[in-house]
Amino acid sequence: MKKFLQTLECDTKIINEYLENYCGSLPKNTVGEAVRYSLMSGGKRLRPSIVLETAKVLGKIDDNVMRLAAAIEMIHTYSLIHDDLPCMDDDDFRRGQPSCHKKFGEDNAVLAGDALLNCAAELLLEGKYSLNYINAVRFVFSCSGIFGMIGGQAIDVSKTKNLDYETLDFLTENKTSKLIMACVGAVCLYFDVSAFKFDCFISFAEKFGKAFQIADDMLDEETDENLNYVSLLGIDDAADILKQLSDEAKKLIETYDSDGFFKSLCDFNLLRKI
Ligand code: GRG
Repeated sequence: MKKFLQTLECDTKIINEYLENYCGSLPKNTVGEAVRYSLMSGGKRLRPSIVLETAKVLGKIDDNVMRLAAAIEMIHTYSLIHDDLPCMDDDDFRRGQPSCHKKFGEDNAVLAGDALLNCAAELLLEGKYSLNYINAVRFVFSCSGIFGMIGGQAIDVSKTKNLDYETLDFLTENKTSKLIMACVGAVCLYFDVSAFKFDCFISFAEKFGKAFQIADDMLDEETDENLNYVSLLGIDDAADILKQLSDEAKKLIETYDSDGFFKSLCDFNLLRKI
């Protein structure tokens, strides 16, 4: 775990420098400030770290890989800003600080989220083109779009009263796992790995994504009024499924996990308090 935490810290430093540098080019107006506030407010940076560590296993970190890592973090940040809005989850706080709309107003928060999605597209389109890179970029947007993260959120906002287990799984696969699939899948496509390897990484991300969501539901147990794994299954069964999914995820990736990063990522998720 110590090695994992060191790797995460090192990746966080790299990604923070990159994003900080990017933020320097933003306009000095309220929307620019809102983008910077949300992007640099102390996220765990797990998704960009997964991009970097997948690249280390399958190839190397280059400028295009950095763009993929930063763009996915921008998409993640926009989704959190929009999710916190009163018309969605209506959260006043994010990462222990006022959420974007509480600090800058709803109008600026909507625009900051929109801007971040646009920034992600621009950043990716300014990369060095190859067919593999285009496939990777396309995969990022399909995972975060209407057949991915947005599609999952669409079920979430419908607030179906009798959400069954299958629907919750479908919602989670889209809302949470797909962006994690983007992290590994885009790098697989960029380095043009075999279909078998691609499937191993994607299946890992699917299981880990669900485990990540269950851990999140367990952390939010007392504050979350939405239907989720804990409210549907009870805390003990949710914890059992979390453990089972983590074991399955580790098994799926072990052949490619030479440094133990992905195994430790699953263990980190089991123990995390944030
Ligand atoms: C608004 C299109 C749109 C989508 C919103 C991301 C999301 C979908 C909703 C946020 C709420 C939620 C429970 C999302 C599931 C994914 C998740 C657990 C996000 C939090 O990710 P962390 O813990 O966040 O990696 P940090 O703060 O570390 O960046």
